[in-house]
Amino acid sequence: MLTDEVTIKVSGGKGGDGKVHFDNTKSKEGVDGGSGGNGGSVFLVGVSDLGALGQFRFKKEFKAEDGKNGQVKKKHGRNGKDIFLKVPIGTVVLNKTTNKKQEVLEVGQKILVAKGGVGGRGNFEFKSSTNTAPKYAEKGKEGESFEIFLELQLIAQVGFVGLPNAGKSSMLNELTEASVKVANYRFTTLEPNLGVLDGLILADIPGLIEGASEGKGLGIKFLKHIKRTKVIIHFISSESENLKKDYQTVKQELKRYDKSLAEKEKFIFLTKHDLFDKKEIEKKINILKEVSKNDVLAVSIYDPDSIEKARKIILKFSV
Ligand SMILES: Nc1nc2c(ncn2[C@@H]2O[C@H](COP(=O)(O)OP(=O)(O)OP(=O)(O)O)[C@@H](O)[C@H]2O)c(=O)[nH]1
Ligand SMILES: [Mg+2]
Repeated sequence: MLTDEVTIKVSGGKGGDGKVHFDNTKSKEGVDGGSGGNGGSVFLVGVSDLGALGQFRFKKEFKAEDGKNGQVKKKHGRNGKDIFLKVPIGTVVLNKTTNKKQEVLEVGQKILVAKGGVGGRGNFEFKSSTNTAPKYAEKGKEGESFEIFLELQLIAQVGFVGLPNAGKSSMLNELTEASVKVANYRFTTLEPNLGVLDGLILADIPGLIEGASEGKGLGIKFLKHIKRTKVIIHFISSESENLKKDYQTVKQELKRYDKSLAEKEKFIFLTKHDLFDKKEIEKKINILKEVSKNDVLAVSIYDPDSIEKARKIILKFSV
């Protein structure tokens, strides 16, 4: 299963303590206690591996290294090492304490999620003309510590939605290099699939059914993966016995999840047109046009012309 939601705890390292020290071999002015190093910080870094959140299924706490304490002879303690946690691009990061939200959108992008504590100053740093032999130093500060919620929202420009068995994955396979499992039963697709068409990322989402927003079937949690898309293509099988109802069912579930998703629907693909003659397909197209303002294209994986048309439509609406 694709891990797309997880809460983890991240903590920066503690700063090292400053040192109080006098070099007794010299005069009273031999103050030489060094400062502590800074604690390491925790960063997230974007990677292309969509499964990267899987690493957090069992290990959920991450703490960067503490800074080392200051030493004699004015020596600074070493800074603690930073930690870089890999997360897939598209990850939304919510800090549960501050409620601040950040997004990792590019490979290599780094986001600071817990800053290490500052090291304490050693007594050498406090030496002045009025206080030539300070007997104190600062303690290092604790690092920040937060629970953060990581949610993957895939980065795709186009989303395929529809009832189960409508032919979404089959079309993804035709249009892109993807080779996704296709079968003649419902809920073949259990997790979103991605494919690339002329640089555009297409996301094939598991089938929706009536009541998905209440958890029926596979639910609607997958819809978060098409929140970022510009275009949604609605797939309806020409085998449907009630085209209008099937159309409205899916549209309703999209609306229940997020009104703006339903508005992203730009085209309807009436699939498997090879199973009916031209006249019947025309009729079905007209029925769909009665319920939707969007245009309808009849497609079949056995009709290369229709696949080329589908490609052009997707490109036209996405750029
Ligand atoms: N005759 C015909 N069958 C098709 C066509 N496209 C898909 N199918 C068949 O329809 C069935 C379902 O196809 P999928 O692509 O798995 O459907 P899906 O919408 O991804 O289904 P879920 O993953 O369950 O949501 C498979 O048996 C496909 O072979 C088509 O153009 N013509
Ligand atoms: Mg599928």
